[in-house]
Amino acid sequence: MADYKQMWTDLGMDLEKHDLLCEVLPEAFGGVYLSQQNRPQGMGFYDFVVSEIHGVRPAEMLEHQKQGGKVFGTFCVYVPDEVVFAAGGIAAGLCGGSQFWVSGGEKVLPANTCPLIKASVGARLDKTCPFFLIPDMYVGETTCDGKKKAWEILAGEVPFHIIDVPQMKRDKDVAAFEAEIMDFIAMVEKVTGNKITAERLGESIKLINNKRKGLQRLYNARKASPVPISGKDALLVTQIAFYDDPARCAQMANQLAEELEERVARQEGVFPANALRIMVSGTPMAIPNWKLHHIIETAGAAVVVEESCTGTRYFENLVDESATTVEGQVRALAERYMKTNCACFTPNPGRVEDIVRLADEYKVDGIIDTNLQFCNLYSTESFLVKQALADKGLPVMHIETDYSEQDYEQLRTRIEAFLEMLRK
Ligand code: BJ8
Repeated sequence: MADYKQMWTDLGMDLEKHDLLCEVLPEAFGGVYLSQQNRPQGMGFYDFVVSEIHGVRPAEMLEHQKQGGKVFGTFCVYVPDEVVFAAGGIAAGLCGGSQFWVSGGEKVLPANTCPLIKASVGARLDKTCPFFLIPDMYVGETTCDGKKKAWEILAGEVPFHIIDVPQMKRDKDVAAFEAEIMDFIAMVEKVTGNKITAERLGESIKLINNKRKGLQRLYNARKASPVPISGKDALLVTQIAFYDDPARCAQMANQLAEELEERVARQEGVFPANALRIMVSGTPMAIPNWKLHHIIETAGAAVVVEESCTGTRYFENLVDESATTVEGQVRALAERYMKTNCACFTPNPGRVEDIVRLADEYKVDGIIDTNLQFCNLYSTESFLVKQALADKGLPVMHIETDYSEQDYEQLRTRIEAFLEMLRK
């Protein structure tokens, strides 16, 4: 890795603590990723990004700021990146996925808070992640109670804008979200000093749609049997998509998808054609959370699709590109974003419908519905997911876990038993 020490010092990072993370990450990545056989060559780019994870992209963001640009840190797929890029800004997903940051979050949050929130708060307060220190502004949302209160703590650290995500999906809720996007535009214009015109917003909608299309194409290849890419590798691509430059993300995803399509044509896979095909549904897995995928895939089954925000919820729906006025474009944005089926909505039948549809499209043998510990929304919804899938005759197991390794062996035993049941 290049030497980023000066950059990290200038950011005010706790270098001593950060060194501890730098020591463990390569080993963890090597064990989970580099041990896989026959990985697509296109994964080389993503391996490089991980090897320089706290260096190469943060350096680009800092360069952008040097040129007068602004950086916005986000925590949810409900934040419309299009607005930020239309104003010449950079949006970067910040959700923390490592146990390393959890203790920092627990200094100010109740221990019984979801690890994603604890890690996100800890990464900022402990000053051990450059991505959390670079943004000029954080953009939060009102999807769950834990996040709502955490924003108030983080607002003591960094300027904060909160988008009010509706809890229902009636027409008046879509209209309310449209108004939120309008407010967001006004705020982003103020922070960046740049006007968001219909032309710029139109270009930005295309930019983000192209990224979504690249990821869609990649996921499409996963429908093949034998599956041409592991679930772990596909998950890594999506995780990196949250903070990479969107045009580069589209380019690299398309390049990888092309390689996968060639593999599909040759019937070349990373698992035997008769390997079990698993869908993982539920809460997002922020980088470097690879725990569940690793357990499933080292038990011989392939994860072929993720119904999650680090999966299909991130890119499935496109924004209609036909509007020519900012008002029309904002309407199109609101309609697209409100199609995302997060468990924060009530009722939320669309998510169960998505799982059933994806199970068919990706020809899955079973579903592992998972939620991060203390995520009340997804753990409660798991009852409805189980009920609906039982009606369809689709085998499902529910797992609640966190970022620690404590339950690793217990999870392995439970997952192996589930896979064994599917094989019978
Ligand atoms: S649209 S899934 S990214 S909110 S896991 S922090 S909900 S307690 S992450 Fe999410 Fe947006 Fe929904 Fe997607 Fe709270 Fe649950 Fe933790 Fe969560």
